[in-house]
Amino acid sequence: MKNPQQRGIHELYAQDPERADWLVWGRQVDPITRRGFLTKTSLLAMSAVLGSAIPFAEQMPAGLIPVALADTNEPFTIPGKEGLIILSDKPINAETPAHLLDDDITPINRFFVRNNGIPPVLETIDPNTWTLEIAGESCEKPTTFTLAQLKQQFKNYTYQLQLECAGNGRSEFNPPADGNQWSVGAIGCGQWTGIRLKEVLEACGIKADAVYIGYYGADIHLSGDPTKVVISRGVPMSKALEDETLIAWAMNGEDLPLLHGYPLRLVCGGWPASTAGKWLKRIVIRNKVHDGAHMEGQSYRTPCHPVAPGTKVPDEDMCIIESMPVKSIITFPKSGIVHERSQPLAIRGHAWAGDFEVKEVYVSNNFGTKWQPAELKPPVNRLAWQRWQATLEFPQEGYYEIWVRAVDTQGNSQPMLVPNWNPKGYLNNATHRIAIQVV
Ligand SMILES: Nc1nc2c(c(=O)[nH]1)N[C@H]1C(S)=C(S)[C@@H](COP(=O)(O)O)O[C@H]1N2
Ligand SMILES: [Mo]
Repeated sequence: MKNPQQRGIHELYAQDPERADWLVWGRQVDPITRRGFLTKTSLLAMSAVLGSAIPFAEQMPAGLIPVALADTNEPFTIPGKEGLIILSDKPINAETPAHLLDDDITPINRFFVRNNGIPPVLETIDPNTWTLEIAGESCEKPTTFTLAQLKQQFKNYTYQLQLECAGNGRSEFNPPADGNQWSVGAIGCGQWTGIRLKEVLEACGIKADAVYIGYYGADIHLSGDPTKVVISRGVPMSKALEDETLIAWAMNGEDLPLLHGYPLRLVCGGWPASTAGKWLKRIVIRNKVHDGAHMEGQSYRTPCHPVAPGTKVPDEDMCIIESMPVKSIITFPKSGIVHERSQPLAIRGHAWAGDFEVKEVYVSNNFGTKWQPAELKPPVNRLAWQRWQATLEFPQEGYYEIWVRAVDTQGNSQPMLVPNWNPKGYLNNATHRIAIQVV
């Protein structure tokens, strides 16, 4: 049965989409007009959510959100992201259950969301006046482009590219690592349309001493302090100049949704998704490793040499994460199903391997004793995940686990146990497991 709280929020969104941002952005935006009283629509909408009228509505102080909405243990849902599991609501972070990642191209409503700050307010974004500045000490001709200029002056490309948060799988590390406790769902493979970063950088002149690029976005620091940068990461020139590294304005054929960086974002497929800057305003070409927010210290870094679980690693012994490791998920069936023994069970999912291709996928129903090869499709383009499928038979009734393991073209295989403990809990690529009851 649907949680009435959640249903209410959908109704509110449907009735007054303009005001739904106060639910989305950490319930902190004022649902009441600046004049200090409720608008007719927001009053009606709020009453609908609460299931009754608010007789003293006029006395409600501006900025007050009914406690029945704001103070609840029930999880909120993000409008347009139903079914995702919310890990935090300020900032918004939500992951996709594995069985909802079954599509070849991850639909927008099933694409995980990872925000480090507060997205810019939709009403303040005008695509007609939005600009992207290319600058930095290693840029010969710093230039500011409008969105229209970018679309017209450079060739448009569409690629399917996987984005995975470097912290995906963090919840399994022991001792635990702070941060969003992602299980397996901070991954998606969208179809992105935009222009090559390479062509834009080349048009602005790349000096011979260039080593890195860095991005800046228009999101707002959680403190509200406009001088603080939420996140400003980047990639080495070699990754920046790859054909598939895009400045994108569309996802799955639609304008980027606000949560995914509207109107412009970077996409660096196969690398930590933290390099894929959203609400993109500025790119700098650097003559050194970019030193923006979340580039230094322990952020998005793992120990340069393996350490024992729980070790405190000094900053200088931490290395920046580049290509993501080989990984796979089972997207069908859903964990926990009951299956009839007389029927073979068709299973499927995706596999990906950072900058590389996946060469083989294996499945097991006996805790990794015997591995059966799965059928594996090539990627639709470089850096897109690959579909695998297999059929399993079960010797007798009972509890089974299905495990999946991918091997990349470099010969790297997924480990069965959580690998390489690291202080921030990045890069867990252990085999995905689901449970099946055979009757
Ligand atoms: N401007 C900006 N870009 C950002 C972030 C952010 O907080 N602000 N988060 C990064 C991180 S850590 C990830 S994992 C991806 C998530 O992209 P998504 O929300 O579209 O799935 O965006 C990256 N780009
Ligand atoms: Mo991330």
